[in-house]
Amino acid sequence: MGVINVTPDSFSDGGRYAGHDAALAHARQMLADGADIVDVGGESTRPGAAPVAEADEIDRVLPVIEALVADGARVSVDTMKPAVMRAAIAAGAAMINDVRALRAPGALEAAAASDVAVCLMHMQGEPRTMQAAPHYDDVVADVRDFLATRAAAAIAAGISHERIVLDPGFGFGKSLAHNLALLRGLPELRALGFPVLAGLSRKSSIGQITGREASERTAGSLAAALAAVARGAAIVRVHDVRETVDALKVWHAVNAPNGLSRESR
Ligand code: 7PJ
Repeated sequence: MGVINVTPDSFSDGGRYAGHDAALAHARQMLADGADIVDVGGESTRPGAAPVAEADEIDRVLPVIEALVADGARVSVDTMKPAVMRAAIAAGAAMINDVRALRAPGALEAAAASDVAVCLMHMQGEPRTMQAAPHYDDVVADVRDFLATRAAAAIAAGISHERIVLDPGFGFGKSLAHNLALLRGLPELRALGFPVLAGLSRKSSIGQITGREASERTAGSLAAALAAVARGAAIVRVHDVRETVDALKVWHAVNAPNGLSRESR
C-alpha cells in the first residue's frame, strides 16, 4: 500500500489542481512501481496537525480517487469522516482506512452501506496529544482487545468478516518500546483471524532507532516492513514503494517453498 497525501494546492494563481496533479502523478508512479493499493488521504493525523473541514477534505481527495479509479487502480481512502467515506465509496474506492476504527458517529453505518474493505486501526488518545504520555498495562493485549472489540462492532453493523483488516496503529499513542512490542507481537494480532496491516514507514520510531530525519528513513523503514511481513502482516503501508517491492521480492524468493517464485524461474 502506497501512501498519497493530497496537500492543499500551493498556488493561488489558477493552480487549483496543482496539489491534485502532484498526488496523481505520485500515485501512478507508485502503481507502476508495484503498489497493489494506493491510500489517499487529505487530512494529516500526525501529532499536532490541524484538522481539515469535511468539504475541504472531499475537495482534496475526490478528484484523485476518481482519476485513479478510472485508471483501474485499487484505492483506499484514509479518513475518519463518514461524509468523506461516502463520497470516496461513491467514487469507487475499494477500502476505507480509518485511524479511528469507525468510531466517529455514522462511520460504521457509512461503511456498512457499501461493500468496501475496512481497515480498523488502534489509536490511544487523540492525534493532537496522543504522544504526550502513552501508557498501557500490556500493550499487545490492550491493542488486541481493542481491535477484537472494533471488529465485533463492525460485524454487528453488517460488515462481513472478509471485509475487515486490522492495524495496531504504530506511532498512534505509542512509545518506541510500545511499537517494538507490537511489532514482535503481530502474530498475536494475526491470531484474531483477520489480515493485519502494518504502517511503520518513516515514522518517528525509525528516526529514534537510526537518528535520521524522515526523508532519510527509507532503509530503516524497509527493515521494519520486512520484520512486519515476517510476523504475518498482509499489507504494509509505505512511502517508498519501489524499494519495498524489491525488498519483498527478495524476501519472498528466499521464503518461497520452491526457492524462486514461478515468474522468476
Ligand atoms: C497509518 C495510517 C497507519 C493506517 C497514518 C504516517 C501517519 N493508516 N495513517 N496505519 N499512519 N491504517 O503515515 O506517518 O499506521 S498517517
